[in-house]
Amino acid sequence: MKNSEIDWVAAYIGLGSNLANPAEQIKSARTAITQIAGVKELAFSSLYHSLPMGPKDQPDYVNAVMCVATDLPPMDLLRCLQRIENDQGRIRKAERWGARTLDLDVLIYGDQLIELPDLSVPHPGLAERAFVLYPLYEIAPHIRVPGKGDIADLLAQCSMNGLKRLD
Ligand code: A4P
Ligand code: MG
Repeated sequence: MKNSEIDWVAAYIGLGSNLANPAEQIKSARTAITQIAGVKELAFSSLYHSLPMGPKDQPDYVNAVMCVATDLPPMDLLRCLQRIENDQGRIRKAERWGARTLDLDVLIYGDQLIELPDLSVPHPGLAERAFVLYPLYEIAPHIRVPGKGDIADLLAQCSMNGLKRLD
């Protein structure tokens, strides 16, 4: 549901996939996100090849970061993203950080710090993840991540960890 009381906010979405043609999964998700009512694409990073964080017996990932303008409240945005994950065959298993066709995370929502049972923003793992920080830096080199600091400082403390830019 849209909230006519709130202005458009810049939000950053992390996209990840390591099953069923990951690069295509990411591209399809980009299209689906731009079709959400109340969401407009502002920027989209290159695709990046990354080594799996978590269990190592899974394929490598493709990751990207997208910037959108949205007038959806954060929980509504999350629900829309989860619907797209489900539409693209996401199966939720008990194993933490296991393989998936599509993972969509709300990385940043304006300057807000959000701690709800189903939503933590900025995403708690953001500052330690090369596959988030490098694509984020590519499209927002001057951003200050709420509660965490300048992207350039976060990047300086994070190794590439095998990350490779694909295009
Ligand atoms: N949730 C809370 N905050 C957020 C947020 N900011 N964005 C809740 C999205 N979801 C958020 O997520 C579990 C619950 O987190 C949701 O119900 C939501 O309400 P999930 O997508 O069902 O499960 P998950 O993604 O497996 O869990 P988790 O712990 O969020 O994993 P991450 O942090 O998403 O990491 N390796 C590489 N190289 N690249 C990757 O992209 N991704 C993961 C998953 C593991 N290893 C990876 C990658
Ligand atoms: Mg997730």
